[in-house]
Amino acid sequence: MLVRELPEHLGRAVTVCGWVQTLRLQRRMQFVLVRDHSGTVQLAHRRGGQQDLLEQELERLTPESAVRVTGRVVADDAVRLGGLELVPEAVEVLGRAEPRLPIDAHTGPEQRLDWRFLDVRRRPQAQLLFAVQTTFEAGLRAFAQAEGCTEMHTPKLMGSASESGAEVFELGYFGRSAYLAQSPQFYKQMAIAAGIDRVFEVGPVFRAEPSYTARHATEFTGVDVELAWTAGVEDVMDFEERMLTHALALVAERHGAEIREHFGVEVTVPQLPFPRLAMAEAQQLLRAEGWDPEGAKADLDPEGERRLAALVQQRTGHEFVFVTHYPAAIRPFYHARSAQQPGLTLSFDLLWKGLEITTGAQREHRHEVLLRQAAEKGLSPEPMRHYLDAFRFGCPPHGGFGLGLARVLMVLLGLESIREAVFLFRGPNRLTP
Ligand code: AMO
Repeated sequence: MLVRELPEHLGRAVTVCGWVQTLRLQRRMQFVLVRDHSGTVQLAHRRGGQQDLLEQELERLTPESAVRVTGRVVADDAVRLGGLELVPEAVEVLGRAEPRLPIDAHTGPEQRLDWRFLDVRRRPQAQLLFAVQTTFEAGLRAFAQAEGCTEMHTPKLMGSASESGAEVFELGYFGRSAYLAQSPQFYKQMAIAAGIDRVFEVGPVFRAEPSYTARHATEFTGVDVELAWTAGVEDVMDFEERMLTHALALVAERHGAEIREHFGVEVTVPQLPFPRLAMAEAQQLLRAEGWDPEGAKADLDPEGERRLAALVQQRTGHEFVFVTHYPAAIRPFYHARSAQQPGLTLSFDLLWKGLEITTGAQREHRHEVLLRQAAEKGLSPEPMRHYLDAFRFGCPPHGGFGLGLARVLMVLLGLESIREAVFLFRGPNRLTP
């Protein structure tokens, strides 16, 4: 039985499994707090003297030992934890914890990551995060399925790099090289060429970026969507904003109160449509506010993204903004270009409270144009031959996006670092545990 179910069993004998949180072994009484993922309950045992085997068992407990307790649920107004406690009849140690724990409330972040299983087990916030992630993903998946998407699982081992080639992990593969997928990009487009009209994938993404920021990981979970027969990038943005709104509404409904309690954050379901702003307009807006650092001409740096999001929020009250029409020079070769302004792509980034959570675009689906755009970027067609072949035999127009799951959780729960938003973080300096 879960601790949170105990109030329904007042006066009855129950069995609870959990971990020893604290021990208060007094002269007459022994108090033990036992925690499971749903809450904490106090065991209260009156010492019975030398023949009392239960007293001896309780005396030998260590914090964080895994125990199974059978006892009677009694009401006690003096107890802070819901006004009830358990009078134990039997306590069984199923997994004894060593007496000295490697972390406590004062342990720094890196050492907490070394002992992540203890860190997650002991903090209700961390437990809640994974419940929220599960609900959010379920919301995305339910929306995608209702919209006719097929869920795909594309290879993560590739014979050539999947995006730019610069940030790729290379590994030995039976006497030659293989690469870890930097994105399902090529394969989700290939699925479109395969006649699977709308595809959805949640899977690992690998980036060999030597980035030590609070928002970069070398391995993360990507949520990817690709839609066939799109009339333009607007269709892709419409899909994404509806998908996010659906998933956030589910999170608000299931976890809104707990998120407020544990993270101090209010989950608001965003209004549709999200504001859209072309990159050139975004930069004008920022310049008008007196922000124009050298080097941020074509792109927005993280500070620019934060400022822009703050301005948009001031003006529209919206936490999200699609920044569109990025210059072709800073976008991948497979982004479609604007017919009116060929220097601009039909692409977007989605910012949430100033953090980039998505990149998306209408794709270039015409083989000869794609070849030309690749050549402009200095990319040789040979390593991408299998990808490019998908555009030679009747590929429909299409577009899609990639969403970083951990980035969404960071913003949703107000976390300072991506390290807190994943179970086991991977970065340039961290490959363990
Ligand atoms: P992009 O490279 O922008 O686009 O990645 C998509 C989204 O993934 C997240 N993200 C990251 N999260 C954690 N650590 C990282 N190092 C990291 N890098 C990116 C961000 C980002 O917006 N193929 C395109 C998507 C597409 O056009 O469909 C792509 O991968 O939230």
